[in-house]
Amino acid sequence: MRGVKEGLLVREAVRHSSMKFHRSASTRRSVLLVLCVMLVLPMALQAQAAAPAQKSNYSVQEFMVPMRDGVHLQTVVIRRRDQTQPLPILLTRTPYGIPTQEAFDENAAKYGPDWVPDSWKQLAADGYIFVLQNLRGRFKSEGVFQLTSRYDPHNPTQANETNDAYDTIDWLVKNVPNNNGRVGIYGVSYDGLTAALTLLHPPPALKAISEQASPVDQWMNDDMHRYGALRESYAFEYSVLEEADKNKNTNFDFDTYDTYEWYLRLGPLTHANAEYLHGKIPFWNDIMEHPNYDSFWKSEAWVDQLHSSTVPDLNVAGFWDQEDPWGPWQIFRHAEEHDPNNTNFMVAGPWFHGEWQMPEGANIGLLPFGGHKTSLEFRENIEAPFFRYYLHGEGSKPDWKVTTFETGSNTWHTWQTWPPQDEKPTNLYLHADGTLSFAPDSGAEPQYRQYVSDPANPVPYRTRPVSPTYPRPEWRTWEMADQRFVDHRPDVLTFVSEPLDHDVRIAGPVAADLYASTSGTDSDFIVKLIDVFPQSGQDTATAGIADPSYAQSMNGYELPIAMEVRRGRFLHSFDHPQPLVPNKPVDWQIPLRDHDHVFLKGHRIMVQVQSTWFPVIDRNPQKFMPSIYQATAQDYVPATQRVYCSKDLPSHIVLPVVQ
Ligand code: PG9
Repeated sequence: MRGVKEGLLVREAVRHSSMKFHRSASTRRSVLLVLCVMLVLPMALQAQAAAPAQKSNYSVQEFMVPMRDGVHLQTVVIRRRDQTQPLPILLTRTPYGIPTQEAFDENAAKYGPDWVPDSWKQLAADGYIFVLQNLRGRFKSEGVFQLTSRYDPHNPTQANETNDAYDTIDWLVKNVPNNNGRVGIYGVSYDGLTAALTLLHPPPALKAISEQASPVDQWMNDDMHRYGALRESYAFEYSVLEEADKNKNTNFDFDTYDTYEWYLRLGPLTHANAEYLHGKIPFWNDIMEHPNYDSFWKSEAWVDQLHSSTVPDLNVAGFWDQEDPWGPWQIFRHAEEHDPNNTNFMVAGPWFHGEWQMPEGANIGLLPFGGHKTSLEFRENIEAPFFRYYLHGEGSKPDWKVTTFETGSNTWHTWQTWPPQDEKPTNLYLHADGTLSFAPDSGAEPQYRQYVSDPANPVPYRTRPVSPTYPRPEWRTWEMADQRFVDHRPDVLTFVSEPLDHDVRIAGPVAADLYASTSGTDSDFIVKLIDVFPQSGQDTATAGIADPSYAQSMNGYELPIAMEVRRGRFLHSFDHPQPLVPNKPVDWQIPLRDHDHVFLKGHRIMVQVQSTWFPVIDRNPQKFMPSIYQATAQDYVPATQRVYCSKDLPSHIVLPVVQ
């Protein structure tokens, strides 16, 4: 686990409380809520019985801040006791819990009276009044928590995060002594979402936002779905995490060590409520009741209401973010529609979810970043100067629109436009002999490779045993995990290039255009773009690898650069799913998001294609049904999948190649 000393303040840490939520052995039907002790108490939240030896130089004061509908939200104001000058306020609004004075004192006793979380150090040096607030309905905050991003501009009394942030900021500038009247809001993921939602109706005192890994449309992408394909394990476990108990973050207690096995045994999705949740988790019920992109999900797609840069915003995304890699790019693009004063900025780096708030960010998994401490560099050179300029009025405005850390070359780049002006979409073709090259096929004969996709034996998305999503760390790096663990499976097609004779640099949006068919009437295709490292390229002794033992190196590593799924029923319409015609090849356009990476000379490029990705994506029955969520065990059937590679059906990846 990541303690506060080394990571995000509270967000990550508080997820580690655990509550059992399992089937009673006797009846096998009712849910047994067994309150259990915190498995690993996060340092920041531990209330110590004994008084700490040294007090923190920070005071933590708690307030119940009133909202327009009379609901009060639990809020802490954290400031240096010796503050003399008026300071700006930096607000974070979270569903995960907020710290206490005891936590600061305890850390002061261990690390000195000036202790703040690593992620605050650069900001604290400039001086801020830090404010953290529990969202309505979470912990001591009153009201009802709703896992929603809805905002109705025509209903000013609606309870939503935009209005709650408005009321909070208004109250803070009027009631917190010695503030300078300027407020910033920031945070990662849910905390980033609550920051981003202020863009829709910002209060006058709000002068800067940094939304970091905010989702924008939970049906289209990010945490809960990918273009309508359900992120089964995430949606299930996250809904329980936040909705099983107001006063806790609840980790579902699996009775099987390998959750791959647990979800397979669970079978059809109706069993989740029938056997475990019993309709008590509202967000899970919403998901089950709305399989298509209907008005429910469209009203959750808050970013569609954003058409200009309303407040200076530093958007932050991780290229290997396993939860919300897509939303920040959408916010950036929407705000770009009208940004006459250039106040809309984008930063993307080689990070898992929230890694940019970790102490150093010198690597992700086994992949080192050439001596860069990318997270520290982000906070020192980008985040702190951004808030310094907009909240303290010091320093200078960023002179770029987009900053990225490019992997492969391990360099920071700034851009005035995104996609970069000199980016040229370039096709990389899949060939029927399993090769991959920039030359298209010339033969007119339809050629294909095929495999049988069997929902009874789905391809795991990461190596088994698959640990629960939280609180273990394995989940964080699965998006960059070595894909050798599946490339021998008969239901995974591998296409690979010759070793490159020059560097291939990509910066911009990547996409796949797959011409493929299924013998069924519904199906999924998953495409992975992979950088294959040379077998002996890395000297483990000098690569800065902590444990240079066998297999702890990048030698021969199959590094995913981009991976995504598309679900056949939604190829023509997200609102009205349609069956596929068996064995008819159609064009599967699969967006693979924005990237900045160099495939180095000597490396090879690989593409893998498969039709299951379990349990992160639910299994497609491969037989069209009005709702997959109503499928029974008998509905899941094997299907023969074909990927075409010929002149008329030229499956390819579109790479944004830059010179
Ligand atoms: N990815 C998480 C989340 C954000 C917003 C909505 C639902 C889930 C998170 O890490 O907070």
